[in-house]
Amino acid sequence: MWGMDSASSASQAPHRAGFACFVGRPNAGKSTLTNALVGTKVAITSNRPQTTRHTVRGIVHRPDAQLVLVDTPGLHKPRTLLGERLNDVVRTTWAEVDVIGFCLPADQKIGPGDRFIAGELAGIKKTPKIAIVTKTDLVDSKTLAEQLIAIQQLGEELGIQWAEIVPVSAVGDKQVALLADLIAPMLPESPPLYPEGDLTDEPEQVMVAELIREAALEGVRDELPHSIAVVVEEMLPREDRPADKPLLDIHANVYIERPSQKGIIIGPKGARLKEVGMKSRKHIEALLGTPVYLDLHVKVAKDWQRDPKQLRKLGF
Ligand SMILES: Nc1nc2c(ncn2[C@@H]2O[C@H](COP(=O)(O)OP(=O)(O)OP(=O)(O)O)[C@@H](O)[C@H]2O)c(=O)[nH]1
Ligand SMILES: [Mg+2]
Repeated sequence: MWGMDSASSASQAPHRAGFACFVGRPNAGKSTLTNALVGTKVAITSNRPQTTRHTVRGIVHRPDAQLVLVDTPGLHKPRTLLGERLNDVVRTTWAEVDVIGFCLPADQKIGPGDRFIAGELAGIKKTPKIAIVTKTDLVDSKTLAEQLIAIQQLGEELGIQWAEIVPVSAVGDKQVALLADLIAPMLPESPPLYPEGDLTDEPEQVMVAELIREAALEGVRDELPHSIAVVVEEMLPREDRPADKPLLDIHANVYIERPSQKGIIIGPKGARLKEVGMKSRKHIEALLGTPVYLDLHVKVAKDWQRDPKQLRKLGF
């Protein structure tokens, strides 16, 4: 079958492959869960809501199935054109997947944001939906039990038949493998969709830009996280290097929305930007497996979250 294993016989369960997307409000733990399932960081995460800005596909390879996990931006009430674009992306994804995983954090009561998403999901009849309770390491068993009941009730109220309700902890590695076991049989029979070993279909430049943005998000306060965008302008192997000592030159721009934000991101005497560079360089080197020289520049793209032209330039 599909040239994978000549020893596999017709009596074995057929191979399955397909798409599952994680939805939920910002900060619910979707990207962390995606990374835990893939076993590698394919999506950046932060304690800031609205970290993910585009769908990221993470690929889980198993002998019986290939799960393509589609991590989506948190769905929220949009305040900017960027917010609207992100919500559109999420809705388009729902229509294209075989399974929907609705992520609800264990440590927060179901709120209007969750209800809104559940209401939308109720309208998608034919796709199986798994309710995933995330961050179970943060609560005691009583709180978890109450959350499971609340989710059951939410389903009944809105006429959603949950295919499963699964508590997981991506950070504590609890029941993450079980979640994959539950999703796999819901996928259609199919040969693998991606080559063995591919963990994501993100282009390298995008992964690199995201790692820089992740480092830049750390420790900035309030509105600034939403204002940051990163674009990798160039990635080129340094010329005249000995074959055993390669160096990759990466030039990237960190965009902010207003000149007044420049000082915050650069920090006193450039200290913050330097730290962002050092932190992200480590991750980038691990990702690409080569030493990197990272050249970061801070630029102002005025009010880019609201400006269609700027959004296009920044890849939205
Ligand atoms: N304790 C604990 N924290 C978690 C767990 N999963 C995620 N988190 C934390 O929750 C925060 C948000 O996680 P993300 O994975 O970025 O959340 P997200 O749903 O992708 O958020 P958006 O991309 O903004 O929609 C981060 O600080 C994570 O470290 C978990 O299982 N346990
Ligand atoms: Mg995310």
